[in-house]
Amino acid sequence: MSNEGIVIRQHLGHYFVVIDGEEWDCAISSRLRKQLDYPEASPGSRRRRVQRVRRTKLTDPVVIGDHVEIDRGDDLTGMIREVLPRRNKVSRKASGTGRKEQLLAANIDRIVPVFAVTNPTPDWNLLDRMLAIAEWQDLPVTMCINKMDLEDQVDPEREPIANVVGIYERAGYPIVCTSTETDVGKDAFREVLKTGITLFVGPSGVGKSSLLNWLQPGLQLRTNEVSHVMGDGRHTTTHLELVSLEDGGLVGDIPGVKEFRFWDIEPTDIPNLFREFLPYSGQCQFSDCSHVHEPNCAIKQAVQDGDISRLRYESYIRLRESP
Ligand SMILES: Nc1nc2c(ncn2[C@@H]2O[C@H](COP(=O)(O)OP(=O)(O)O)[C@@H](O)[C@H]2O)c(=O)[nH]1
Ligand SMILES: [Mg+2]
Ligand SMILES: [Zn+2]
Repeated sequence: MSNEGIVIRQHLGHYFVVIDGEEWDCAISSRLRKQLDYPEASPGSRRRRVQRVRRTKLTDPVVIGDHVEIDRGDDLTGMIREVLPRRNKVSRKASGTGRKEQLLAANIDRIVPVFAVTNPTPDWNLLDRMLAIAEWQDLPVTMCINKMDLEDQVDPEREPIANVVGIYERAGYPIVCTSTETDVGKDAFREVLKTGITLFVGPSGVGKSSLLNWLQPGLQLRTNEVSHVMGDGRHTTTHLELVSLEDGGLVGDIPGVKEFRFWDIEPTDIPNLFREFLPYSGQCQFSDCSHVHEPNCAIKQAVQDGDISRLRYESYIRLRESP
């Protein structure tokens, strides 16, 4: 009898672990809870060994996608005693003051950033953050642009969607354009999601829950869910879950990600997280070129020549300024 399973749902301190097709309602052992607060040396600190530089915190020691070992109790209840090593993790700096890592998911097979053509107005800088985090973890990405039926309602001041799609395709990202209203993109999207674990990330209102209901009739996820606001003004995600699709894939529907501050990515790492910058690596005059203000910069030249999109370059500058 195995005691090892995957966390597929998380709700108000309960973790649901699937073992041999059965769901176990688990709590977390107090030892794991204590690990919420752990010392970490600041990266690059020379005094790493002799000094505990600062204490950092995890908001949660266990996330969806985690492989865990449980102690079994009665009636499909249990206690998570161990989290097995993670193949990858998606995390961000938790909002609010203090230094805390918020894990969103672990051991996933791909990330699907979801944005809407409009309503809400897309924030392409937020998308670039998500793409950078995916590159950082070496995670395959497919972008989803939803609400294609609203294409003629895009503010004429903004970049037309067709241009945006071209920019990201040239940078090397596959994209599916969908509409739950007109059914465009359904087969292509199913194909993307049919194996492994996918994590949807995107602001609330873009249609993540609707997309899942559309792909998997009978699911009946709630749409138009407003995230809870805690007393101190922070938004919290109270319910995270992996949903299984009949074609075989599992999809994590994470409510409203409207902020994605880097957790463990340093500014000097960022150029390597923009795919289309890589061919120019080593071609700037200064080997430590930040591609912001230096002369004879190959990246800036490529932007001038139209080989790197201005939208992506400006996004890069913003990520350098506030990672
Ligand atoms: N016009 C249009 N509206 C959509 C589409 N997909 C979802 N919506 C609407 O967008 C709103 C937010 O959807 P929801 O799935 O709750 O978004 P989530 O917060 O990302 O999970 C709902 O009113 C949906 O009916 C679409 O393809 N086209
Ligand atoms: Mg939703
Ligand atoms: Zn440069």
